[in-house]
Amino acid sequence: MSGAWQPAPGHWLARLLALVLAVSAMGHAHAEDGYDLWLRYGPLPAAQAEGIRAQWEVVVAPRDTEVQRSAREELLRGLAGLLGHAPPEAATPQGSGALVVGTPASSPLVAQLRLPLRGLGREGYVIERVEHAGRALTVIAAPDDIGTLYGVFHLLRLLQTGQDVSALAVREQPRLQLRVLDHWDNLDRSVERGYAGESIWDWHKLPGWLDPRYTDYARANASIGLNGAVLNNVNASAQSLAPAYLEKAAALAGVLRPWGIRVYLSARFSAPIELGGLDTADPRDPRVRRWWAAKADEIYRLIPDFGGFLVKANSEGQPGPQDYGRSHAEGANLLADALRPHGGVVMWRAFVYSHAQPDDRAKQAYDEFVPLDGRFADNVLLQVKNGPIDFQPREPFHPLFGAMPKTPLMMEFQITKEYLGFATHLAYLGTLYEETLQSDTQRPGPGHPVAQVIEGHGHALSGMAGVANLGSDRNWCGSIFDQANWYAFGRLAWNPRQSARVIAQDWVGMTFSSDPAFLAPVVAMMMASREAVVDYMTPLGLHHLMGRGHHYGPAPWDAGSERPDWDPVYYHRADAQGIGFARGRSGSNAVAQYAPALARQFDDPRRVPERELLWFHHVPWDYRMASGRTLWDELVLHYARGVDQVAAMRATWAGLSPYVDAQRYRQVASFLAIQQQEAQWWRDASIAYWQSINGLPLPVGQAPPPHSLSYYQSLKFPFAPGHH
Ligand code: BDP
Repeated sequence: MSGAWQPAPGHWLARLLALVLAVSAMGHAHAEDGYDLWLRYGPLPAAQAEGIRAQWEVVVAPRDTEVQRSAREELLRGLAGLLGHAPPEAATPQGSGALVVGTPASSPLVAQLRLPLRGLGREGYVIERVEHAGRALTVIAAPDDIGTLYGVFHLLRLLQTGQDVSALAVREQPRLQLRVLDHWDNLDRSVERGYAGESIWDWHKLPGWLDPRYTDYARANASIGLNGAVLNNVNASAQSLAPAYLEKAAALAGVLRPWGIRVYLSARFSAPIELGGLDTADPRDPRVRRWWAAKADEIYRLIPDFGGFLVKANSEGQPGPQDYGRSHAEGANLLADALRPHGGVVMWRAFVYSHAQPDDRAKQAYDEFVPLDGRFADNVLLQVKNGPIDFQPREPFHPLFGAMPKTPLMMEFQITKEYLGFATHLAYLGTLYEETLQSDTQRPGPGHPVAQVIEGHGHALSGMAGVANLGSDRNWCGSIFDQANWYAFGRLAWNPRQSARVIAQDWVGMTFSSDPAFLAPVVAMMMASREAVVDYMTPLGLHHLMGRGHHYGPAPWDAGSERPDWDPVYYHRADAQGIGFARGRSGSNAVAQYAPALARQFDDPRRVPERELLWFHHVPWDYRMASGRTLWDELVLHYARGVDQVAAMRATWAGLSPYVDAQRYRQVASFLAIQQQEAQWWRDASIAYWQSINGLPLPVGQAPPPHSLSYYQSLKFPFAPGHH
């Protein structure tokens, strides 16, 4: 197009063109596709923008290193959007006030100001208002460049959410060291449990083509404080460690590094066989040890700041040290030894269970790992899922938290909604994360929440991992509201003590609008949304009732698969008398894995929280609940409550169209309609099945399922997404 004729400015055609463009832009005044996430930097109200421009007549920011350049670019980009145009840059403050960014090393001015940077750690920062040489300065200062980047994002967040920035006194540092997204992405670009399109990593075109999207990915992560990315699926292909793929990973590392993000890889335990041509992967075999050491050397030659390995071993068919009669600790230490000279870590997953083991699946990880406490090398973290089964809509916290004081335990949350309705159901997971993090392990005594355990007091390492919900869909996450789950995960990984509600408020303000008439109902809807999913899918402690394999939709009747511990009937144990998994002392005794006081509480059906009743107890259908109703009636009412809540969310959203651009409004509205249908389906199918077992009538006023049980059982979904 460069050679095409263009009318000169002022030409009648140019004016007409401008008019046409302006009119067509009005039609889609704020049409948005969600690509910009919470980093939209839309214009602030004019008066506010004016006030801020008067405060910061110039911006003083260094640009010598790549991280400094990221911080500066983001700041200018954000201010340009928010204020209409960014203040000019200057080498030193001018006028009455300035915005100053830097570290004592990068900025003589910051060095001179002697701000209290001590004790902030490498990634912390302060934002302060100081008077200097007759000027009012707002200073973002940090011990290290990366802290200034986090500080810039913090300041931009305050501006985006309409907060007063005239008298700031912010002091922040992350409470966890490793804040990581785990991508379950395969080399063919499929994403295990991914509902947002293909993998964002275009492996085939790497390293030659660096999609600009990688930079936006890094910006988004840095904006919420994430500092690591495991690029490939835990069900790993050994090929990820082959030279060609390491080169591709190195190219990605080069894009992510200026944003403070390190690259990690999932390592397949049997890689010495598949790639190295050895006949064993036994951790005690010297050839195996040499192979891993050489592999680590090779990786660090290409990626000097490589983070380390994530490993799923002896779980769901993956190879591992137990194939050679060795323990998980020996397996983890093998890799840890190879990475240690380079400063890398191993994130060894505790998600192990075996169908050959007849004992309650919920108990297996604890039984396996507690005896290994103290046997892991000092650069190993044990990565533990939030609950003892598998990312269900609700689980009690995993009993390993607090039970391995000599080992750093890292939290693993799922951000992708494999078990909470895929991309279309609106379910804000901030409340799920918060519930787990704030659960009191009561180890060694009351007042020791899970958040404190993962903060790793007394350990050199700490961390949180989230299974990413990202793909190449234009809106990244498959839905606008799923962006909130990525956002909330990052904020909680930075500080696991934060409130899910405050995080939701920030997200809504940045993603849509801070207008209270919009923000209040949307936050209320988000805060209630996860409980709605629990209600219509798995109320009162039920779990693992979804369709086999793809995990889409209800299938509580499912039985007889190759692994009983993948069958819903294994988990609900419903019969004519009652329902629930007996995990009390007279049952599997899983309760004994919790601190004694908690074990006693969970063991008592009268004291266990009702929301977890059927997780821990098999109780009769006519069991009396706190409400005075029978369990059966209560269960049916929970289903109804879940469906009603979705209807209420739809109604709320319908009233909010004036505040949202048409494109995002419509997608959310359509997805809520899908969610309502599917919530109803979960309710109807579940009730039809339970009634086939208990023969009980529905409480007065509850409509019978519109179809027969066999209809629901006949539904098949061979092409449901995320299942490979
Ligand atoms: C399960 C998923 C499966 C994962 C597994 C894991 O269904 O795809 O491989 O978790 O975490 O929830 O390893």
